[in-house]
Amino acid sequence: MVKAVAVLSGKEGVSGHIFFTQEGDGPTHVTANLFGLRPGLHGFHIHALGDTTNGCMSTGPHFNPAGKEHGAPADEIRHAGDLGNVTAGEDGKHHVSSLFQMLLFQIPLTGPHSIVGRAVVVHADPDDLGKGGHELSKSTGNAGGRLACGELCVIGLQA
Ligand SMILES: [Cu+2]
Ligand SMILES: [Zn+2]
Repeated sequence: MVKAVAVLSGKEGVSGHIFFTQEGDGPTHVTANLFGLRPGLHGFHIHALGDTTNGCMSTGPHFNPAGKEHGAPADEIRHAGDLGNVTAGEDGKHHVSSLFQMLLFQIPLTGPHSIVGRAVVVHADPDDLGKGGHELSKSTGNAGGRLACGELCVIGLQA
């Protein structure tokens, strides 16, 4: 079992912890705890680079080792890093948090296409999953600004 975490920080008080676990060659399990998001959908991706020296702008494009077009997590044609959207709800006085889980292939934590060392990014706007008809739909899902990001780091290795 390999475990990894990305600690997200960024603009407008958005923050979060995204946990990833993978057993052997199985799918990667993703759990997101995000805080400070506006209610609604927010694009959520693995970007190619873990470089946050210029905030989220230096994390590069979506992780896409297969050279495909942008899509939805369940699509055949997608970037490996396309995790779709997180949904933020309203929690009392605060616009807090989305809690979200998924199981995904193509984002392993070991091997040549490992996502460790890359960045997790949450966006200002919904990801249209490649279907919005916007000029950016097939590259970014037209998900708007990069609100928060963090590099994915291994936190536990067990045989
Ligand atoms: Cu993104
Ligand atoms: Zn993409």
